[in-house]
Amino acid sequence: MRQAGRYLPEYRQVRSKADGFLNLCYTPDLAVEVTLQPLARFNMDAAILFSDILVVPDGLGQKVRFDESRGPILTPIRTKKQIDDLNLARMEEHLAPVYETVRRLSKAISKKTALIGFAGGPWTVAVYMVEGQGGGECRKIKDWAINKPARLQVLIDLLVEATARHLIRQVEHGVEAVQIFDSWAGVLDGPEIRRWVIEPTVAVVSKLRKSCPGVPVIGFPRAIGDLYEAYVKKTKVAGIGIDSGITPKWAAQRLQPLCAVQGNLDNQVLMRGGRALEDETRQILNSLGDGPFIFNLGHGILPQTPPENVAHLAQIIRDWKKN
Ligand code: 1CP
Repeated sequence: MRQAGRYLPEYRQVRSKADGFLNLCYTPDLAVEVTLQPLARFNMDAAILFSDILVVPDGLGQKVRFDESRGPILTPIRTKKQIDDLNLARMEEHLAPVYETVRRLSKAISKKTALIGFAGGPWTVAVYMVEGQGGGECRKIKDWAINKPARLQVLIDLLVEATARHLIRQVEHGVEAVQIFDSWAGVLDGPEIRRWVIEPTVAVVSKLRKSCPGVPVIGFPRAIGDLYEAYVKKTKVAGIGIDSGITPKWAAQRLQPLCAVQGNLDNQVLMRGGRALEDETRQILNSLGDGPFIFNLGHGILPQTPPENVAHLAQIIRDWKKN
């Protein structure tokens, strides 16, 4: 959840040396350095590759840029021809520096620290590709889902293949687990979640398992509510990331018997710190800490978060004993 990022002064310093965010992702020296920053500062148990879900469309040949204030902006895909022009072979070549970053990281970090790779879920990456930016109401892609499902299916099928290849390459270069971020899953309703989020994820996971059996997959279909359970059952992920809208008790009862749970501290609570941070953290640990569990936020860390609050959080977790 962006454990390396703008809330860290040492990140901002490296970022100012790189010519733009994507260049930071594509410069192994710098990407390795920022991946390691939160480990050095907080002694995290896992490193997450510093990259972004939008390197996939960038690699496929779509124009992607990161605007300082507005976030990612893409030249939106509108036509079948634009989909046909996307190029999987180009992607693997273009993303070679990302795989080099993974290779160096797997050498640099100690054996007891896990290295996690990731990609966006096909649906969420398609949202950025069709809308040209993140989230909102997702009107254009929802219009495709209803009125041009065959066209959306072509794009999703391509992204299933791209996502699987990108994850397989990361595993080949040294990541030990992978996470699939489906941050915009929650804009769809039930049947659409099954078709456009769960089914493509099942396909990605099965391709990955064929090439890399035994590598744990963590799913994060944000804000799908009760459908988390169907997602876990169908995709058979080893871990499920839950957002802050899910109660830890429900996750302990319904999800933890099926797989490891990862989550779900509210990023606002972490930003504010103090007593609420202690209380909410202990409540999560008391509900989920007895089963297979990875402590995490429910969504990305906010840039205004004081790093001392993160240090405090790590301390609360390490000191936790169920009473
Ligand atoms: O200017 C900056 O320095 C950019 C801030 C930033 C960072 C630190 C962006 C732009 N991406 C990242 C890194 C990142 N993104 C990681 C690295 C590893 C880590 O966690 O430390 C990861 C895993 C991501 C994943 C990502 N990127 C997601 C999925 C998770 C989520 O937050 O929902 C999404 C949706 C993106 C797109 C994206 N990239 C950057 C931003 C600000 C966004 C979200 C914008 C939006 O809401 O549309």
